[in-house]
Amino acid sequence: MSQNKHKKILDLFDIDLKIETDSLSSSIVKKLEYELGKYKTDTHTSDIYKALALSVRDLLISHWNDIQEQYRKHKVRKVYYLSIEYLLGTLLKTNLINLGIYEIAEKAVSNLGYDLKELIECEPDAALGNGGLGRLAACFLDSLATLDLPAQAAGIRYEYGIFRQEIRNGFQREYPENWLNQDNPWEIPRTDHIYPIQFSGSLKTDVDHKGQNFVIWEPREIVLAEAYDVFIPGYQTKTVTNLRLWKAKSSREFNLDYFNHGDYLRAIEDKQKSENISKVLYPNDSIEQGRELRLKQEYFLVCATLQDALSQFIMEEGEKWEQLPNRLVFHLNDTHPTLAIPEFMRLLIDRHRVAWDLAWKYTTECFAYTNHTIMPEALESWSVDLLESILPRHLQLIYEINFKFLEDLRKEGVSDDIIQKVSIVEEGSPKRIRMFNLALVASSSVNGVANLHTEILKKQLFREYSSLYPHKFINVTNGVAHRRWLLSANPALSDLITARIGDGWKRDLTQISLLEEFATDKDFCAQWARIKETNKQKLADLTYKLVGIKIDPNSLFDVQIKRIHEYKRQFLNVLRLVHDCQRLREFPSLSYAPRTVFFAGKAAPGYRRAKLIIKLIHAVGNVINNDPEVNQRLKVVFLPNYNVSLAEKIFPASDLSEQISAPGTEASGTGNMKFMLNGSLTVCTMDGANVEIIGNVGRENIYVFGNSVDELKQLRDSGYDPKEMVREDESLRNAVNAIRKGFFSKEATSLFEDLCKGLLEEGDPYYLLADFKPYISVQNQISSDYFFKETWCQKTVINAARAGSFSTDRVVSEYARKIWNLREFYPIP
Ligand code: 26Q
Repeated sequence: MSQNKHKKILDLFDIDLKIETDSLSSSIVKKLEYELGKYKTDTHTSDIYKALALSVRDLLISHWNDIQEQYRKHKVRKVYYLSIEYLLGTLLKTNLINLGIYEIAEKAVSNLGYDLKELIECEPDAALGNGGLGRLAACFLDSLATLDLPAQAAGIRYEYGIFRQEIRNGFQREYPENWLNQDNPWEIPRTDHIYPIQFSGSLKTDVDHKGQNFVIWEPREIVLAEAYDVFIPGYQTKTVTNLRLWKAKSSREFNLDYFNHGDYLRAIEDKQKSENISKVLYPNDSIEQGRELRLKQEYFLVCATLQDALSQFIMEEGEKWEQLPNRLVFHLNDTHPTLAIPEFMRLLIDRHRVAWDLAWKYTTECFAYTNHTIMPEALESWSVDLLESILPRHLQLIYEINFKFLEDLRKEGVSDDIIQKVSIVEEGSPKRIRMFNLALVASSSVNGVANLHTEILKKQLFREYSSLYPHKFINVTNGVAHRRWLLSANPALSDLITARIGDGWKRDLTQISLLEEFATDKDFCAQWARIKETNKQKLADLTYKLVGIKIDPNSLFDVQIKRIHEYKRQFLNVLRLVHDCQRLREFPSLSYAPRTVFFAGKAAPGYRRAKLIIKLIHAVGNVINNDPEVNQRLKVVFLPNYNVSLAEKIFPASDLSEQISAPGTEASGTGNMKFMLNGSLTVCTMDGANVEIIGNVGRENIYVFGNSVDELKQLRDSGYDPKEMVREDESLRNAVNAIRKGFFSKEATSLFEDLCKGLLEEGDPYYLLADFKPYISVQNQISSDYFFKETWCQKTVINAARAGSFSTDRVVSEYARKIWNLREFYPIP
């Protein structure tokens, strides 16, 4: 957008939005009294937080209403972003920043005798997601609004988000996180948006007045979906993105059949059961095959959203179905919402009597799909039996879609071998429906989330598809909402950046490249380094508060924070710790930059090995932290209950970002980008988006180690023998043996045998042993480089300056242009 035009919008925005300190203070007081029913003397800080949030929400609602009207009037094309997860974190701070009223709010609450920072801390995280995929969806909301793109996001209003993690004796324990128990001031229930969702039952055919057959689905169960809206404001614009979260509600208070037969408890139980659909997020970041409740959740989300979208469409366009592709596009965030495809067909064909061929044409024009995982075992599929019992009509439609698709391929002379691979139905017992193939067949576009990932999709996972439909495959490398992860999370660094290059970077992250000329400016670097020191001191204080470990704030803060997964190789990091510990003992005068190694992350509750890795980190940490020969130079910290809010405190305080996944396993990674923006250096493998980070910053400004995807393939083809790695490397052998033989688990010496078995007896599928030596040597290099503080600091500035392409602003505008064919719509009143 031209600067002028943007300026004009801002002026209008200012006139319209004049919020004054006094009016905000009085709004807070009113909300306290009339919405929260509070009296002066029984007001807590959390009440003021809620009253402020409610006041801010008023503003958002009024923006939303204005913009909705404009969208309708101008018949804009809209994207519906469908995601089973949104890892929002907290909203007060970012909302105030985006609305440009942070300082005003600060004064308004201070007039009332409160500190805004304390209010901000009162907000619980909305943790409706597991990890990267959910957080990416949340980052998109900020960018969609900031870029003035017409969008509606849809998700599930889980009553319980991801579990709260506590550590007992080094083991992870999971506890329910009822984030809604103190009400959510950001949401507005929409009692006028309620839709019935059908499950199970039987199918009948009937004949209409034109003599055409049509299908009637007589469900056994109907659950209601109730809408709750959360508005996410853009930065310096009136556009807000609406995140519509669906809550399940029983369609009747009691099942009267049971009730009348005297089975009172069963009647209530059934009501409870249907409301279970939106009760809890599945705490799994890879796959949880075959659970009925999960299937119901996925269908619940898409069925409610599509009915909502179509009723809006009909209101605006009537039944001019040919307008569908001009008015909407559905985006599938991974395969979890893929049932939207047969559901769209069902609504068009069964409810609106659109002919099959037309319905299919609109479907293929209205869907797009993003893949977030390469690991074959993590690809979603549902057994035909389960689908048949829960969604009988959808199964029928899927079979029909597949039949026509395969028939076309056969006509084109495609071989049986390929046909079997691209078929939506996987033969076998039980037969399964491959959701990824369904998403591929129906979508106009399929994208990976980093260059390497997209290449792997094209050449391996979806090889057959990509040779049939090469034009469908595109790459859009991930990014992060830099306004949350830098502007909001690291205010001191943001101010310093703004002081040097102006504040254009807040709207346009590519401008951060202007920082590069200051990398050699001594004064600037000193300030940059001082901010890092202050942030590290704060994290050291927090660490003491959370886990009671005293750490040296001047040590190198070496950080691996992400879900715990074998492919992410936290275990490789631990092998390094054991190795370093042994070396420090053996050579007390070793030159070694003092380090604190941080871990944080949750393991899926049913993922035994991941949970054992958490225990191992604690066990090794305990020995190291209590060994006077070592603990002056090395400490290990595991911060419990990793979530968005904790992450916002860790990134600004980090020196070293650990991105050490086995090449070819991490689709993209986005933590890597948050670290570089906050002035950390990266140690990484050639995996996911690391490859692009390396390309941007240059090898001299990053620590790359280990085998590449191709090298690993060669290694595998030539018969990789993990045992040989151990035989040949004494220090590796010592590290593995110490763990295996119980040196860190004296109370149960065989505790970690299973982990070691994975390396030695089960072929070391993630190549920890193959990458151990290069990892140790790159870490040694890092140790020696860290002594040269000026050069180190210079490199961190260069890293931040070259992170310009990793904003979701860039990502979302690429989606809008290449996938959604969506134009900005400026909310000029
Ligand atoms: C599937 C079926 C049943 C239950 C759970 C699931 C499930 C849930 C979550 C499957 C996968 C996920 C999450 C995947 C995920 O977070 N992937 C990450 O996506 C990021 C954003 O693109 C990437 O940066 C990461 O590399 C990728 O791991």
